Amino acid sequence: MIKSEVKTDFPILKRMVNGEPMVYLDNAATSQKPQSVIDKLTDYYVSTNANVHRGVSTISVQATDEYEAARSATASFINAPSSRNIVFTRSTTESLNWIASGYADNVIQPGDEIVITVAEHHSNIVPWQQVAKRHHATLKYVTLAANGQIDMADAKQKITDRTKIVSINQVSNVMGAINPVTQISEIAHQHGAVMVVDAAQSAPHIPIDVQAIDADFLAFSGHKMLGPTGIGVLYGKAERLAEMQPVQFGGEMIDMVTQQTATFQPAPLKFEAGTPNIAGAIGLHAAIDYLNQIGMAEIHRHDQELTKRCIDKMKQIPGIIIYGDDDPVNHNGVVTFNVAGIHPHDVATGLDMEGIEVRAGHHCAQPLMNYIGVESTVRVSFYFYNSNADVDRFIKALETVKEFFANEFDEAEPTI
Ligand code: C6P
Repeated sequence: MIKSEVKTDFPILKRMVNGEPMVYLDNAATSQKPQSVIDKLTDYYVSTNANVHRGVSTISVQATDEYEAARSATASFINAPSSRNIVFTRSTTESLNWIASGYADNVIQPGDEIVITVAEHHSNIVPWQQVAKRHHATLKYVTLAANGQIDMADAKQKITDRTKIVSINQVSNVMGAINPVTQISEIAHQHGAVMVVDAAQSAPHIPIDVQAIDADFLAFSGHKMLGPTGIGVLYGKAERLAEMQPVQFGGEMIDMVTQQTATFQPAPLKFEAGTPNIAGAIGLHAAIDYLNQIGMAEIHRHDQELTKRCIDKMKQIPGIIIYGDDDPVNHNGVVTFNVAGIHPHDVATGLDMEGIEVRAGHHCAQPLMNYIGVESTVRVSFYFYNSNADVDRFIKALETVKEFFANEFDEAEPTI
């Protein structure tokens, strides 16, 4: 059971918005940071700041030890076999681009197929579009079942012996559904394809075991799981990272350089050219420590409980359209909706007037918006520091917004 006092660990959650105590429900965009992560970043700059993997000075060795300890903690967090499976990147986006440019560009041939779903974030679409374009390959999209999860019958049909890469989110940033990535990974491997998991929305919320999934690659961002911005993770199986080629070159990643040639370090260092985000990795380590203290299973349970409370209450309000089905089990901490007759940006602005911070728009998932037949939606997304009281404040504010627009535009035509 997560105690409501956990909120006091997050200084920003004390702030006011438009004269109201803020309720932060945009956690899928980025999470807030606990004092322990903020302190760790300050502490690093106050006491250990030095470059890594370069010096024999005490301070440089300490910084290197802390940076590498962050890599080990990240490996344990997703049950990777070794810290050598972990490449630090800038974000999920950069991790996926690494797979596209460093791996896929070397294996995709004309006529090959890459399979994704209609519910991917642009970061898991556009890099594959570019690979497909460069190599005359085909990008195929798996459709969704009514509950917002991947349609497995369609997945089985689309993944064939021509498929070289399957790249799928474990939790959609719009639908919130938890996708059966282990099952999909098995299908991908039966056809000799490589399995890529976009874990941007799952790593912060559910326990992840890359070995159980049998993922070839898995990507996530530190900033959605209490860590700083600018630090991301690319997990790769040892053999996949050995096959992947560096696409950035410079210091740190080399073994030996002559005037005309260079040899490279083994993974992961061959993918970390230049001075890395040392403070970001150390901050991510503090974030992982905090999450482990609470427990990922407990975080998952709490998110589910809040989501159920929220959907149950939303269903009582006429005119609310929830995308995906309305079973809370299929919305892991994320509920995407519209209010009939009110533009999503007006709903979000109205909620903001009440101190409730949500996201409205296409959520960087335009193919999905097109698939569900809307231009944009409103999205609430919870994290473990949200409480039942936060859900109730959101519901009350939603009713206020609805009432305001009903009075304001009594006879208005629906805008969506
Ligand atoms: N989604 C959202 O509000 P970056 O920006 O690189 O940290 O993460 C990209 C990304 C990739 N995949 C999924 C499933 C995501 O949700 C995101 C980020 C945020 O939904 C920002 S657009």
